[in-house]
Amino acid sequence: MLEKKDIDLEKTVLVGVVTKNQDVDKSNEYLDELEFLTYTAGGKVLKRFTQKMDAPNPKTFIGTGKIEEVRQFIEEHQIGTAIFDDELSSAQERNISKILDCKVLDRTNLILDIFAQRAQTSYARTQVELAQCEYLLPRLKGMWTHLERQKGGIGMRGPGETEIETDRRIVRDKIALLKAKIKTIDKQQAVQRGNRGKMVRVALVGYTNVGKSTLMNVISKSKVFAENKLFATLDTTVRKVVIQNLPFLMSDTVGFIRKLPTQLIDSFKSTLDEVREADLLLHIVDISHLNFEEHIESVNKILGEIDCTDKPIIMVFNKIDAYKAEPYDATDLQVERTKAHYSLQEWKKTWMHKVGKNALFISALNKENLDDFKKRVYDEVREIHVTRFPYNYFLYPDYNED
Ligand SMILES: Nc1nc2c(ncn2[C@@H]2O[C@H](COP(=O)(O)OP(=O)(O)OP(=O)(O)O)[C@@H](O)[C@H]2O)c(=O)[nH]1
Ligand SMILES: [Mg+2]
Repeated sequence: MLEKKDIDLEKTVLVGVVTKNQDVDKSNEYLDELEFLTYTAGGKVLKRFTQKMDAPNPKTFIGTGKIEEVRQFIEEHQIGTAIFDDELSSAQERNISKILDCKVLDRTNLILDIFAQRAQTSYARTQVELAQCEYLLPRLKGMWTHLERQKGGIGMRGPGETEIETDRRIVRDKIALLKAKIKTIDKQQAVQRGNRGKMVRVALVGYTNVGKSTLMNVISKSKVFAENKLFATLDTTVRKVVIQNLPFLMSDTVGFIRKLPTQLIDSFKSTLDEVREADLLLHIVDISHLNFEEHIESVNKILGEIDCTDKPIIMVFNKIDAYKAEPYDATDLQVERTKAHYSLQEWKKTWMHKVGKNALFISALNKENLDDFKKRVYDEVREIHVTRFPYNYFLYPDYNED
C-alpha cells in the first residue's frame, strides 16, 4: 500500500547533460544529488533524461528531439515539474516551459525553494527572501516580454514596458528593505558575538548531510535538528562546549553544496560570519559518500569565497561505520584498482600523509573514535587559548584519556 506521504509527493522528471567535462558516471552522480534535492523539496522522480552534447542549445538547453521525448513522457504521466541540473537562462526557461507545458526549475531554483521551506527563524527567512529577489531581478524582463507576446501587440507595448519597470522597482525596493532588515539583525548579532568575550571559537563546516549537527549534539549534549535530508540546518547554533575543563564555543551552521547559488552565499554572509570569525574550523566529511573528495573541493571553494582559507582546519572524516570500499578482485585484469577500492586504512594513510595529525576518522552516530577527536580538538583549542590568555597555561594540562 502506498503511504500517504508518497501520494503527496510532486511528480517530477530530471534532465541532465553529458559533456566533454562531465562523463556518464559524473552526470549520474550529479543527478543522484539532484534527486536527493528533489526529494528534500517534496518531489519524487519518475524518470531521468540525459543527453550527450558539446554545448547546450541556447533556446531549449537540450536538443529538439530530446525535448520532444521529455514532453511525451510528461504528457503521458501527467508530470507537474521538470528539473534541470544546470542553470537555465530566462529565455531557455521560457521556451522549455512553453514546450513542456509544466513548471520548469533549475538547480538554483530548487535549492532556493528548499531553503525557503526550511527557514525557521525570521532571520533565515529574510536571508532566503533576499536571495530569491536577487535571483528574480535579472529574470524579470524576460518574464514580462513573455506575457506581452501572449497578450499581443496594440496597447501592450507602452504599458508592458512600464510594467517591467514598475515590477523591477518593486523588487528593487523589496531588496533594499530586506537588506536593511538584515543589517539591523546583524548589528544585534555582532553585539551578541562581542558579548561572548575572547572565548576560542570553533566552527563545524562541511557539505550538507555529512553529520555536522549530529556531531554537535554528541559533543555538546545539545539538541540540534538532524535528519537525513539536505539542508536540515539553516541557522547557526552556538553552544559552549567543555572538553576536560577547557571551555570553548562550537557553532553548527548551514551545509554547503556543489554550485551553491551565489545569491545564497551573498545573503547568508551574516550566517557565515560565525565561520569567518572562527579561530578553528572542523571540516566534516561524509567518507561513506561516493563523491566525498569532490565534496571536499566544493567546500574548500566556498571557504575561499568567504575568505576563510588561512584558518587552521582539522579534517574530520565522519560515518566510518557506513564506509564500504568497492570489492576488488586482484586476479581480474579487466578492473584497474582505483580509489573506490581503498580500504579505510588506505584513506587514513592518504590523508595523514596530506595533513598529518589534522585528519581524524570518526562515527558521530556510533560514537566511534570520539576520544581521538576530543583530544585533537582539545590540543588545538588549548594552543589558541594559551596564546590568548598566557597566564592561564597552568590551568590546562595534557589531555587525559580517562
Ligand atoms: N551512518 C552514519 N550516519 C550518520 C553519522 N553521523 C550522522 N549521520 C546521519 O547523517 C544524516 C545527516 O546528519 P546531520 O547531522 O543532519 O547532517 P548535517 O551535516 O548537519 O546536515 P545539514 O544540516 O543538512 O547540512 C542523519 O540521518 C544522521 O543520522 C555517522 O557517523 N554514521
Ligand atoms: Mg545540520
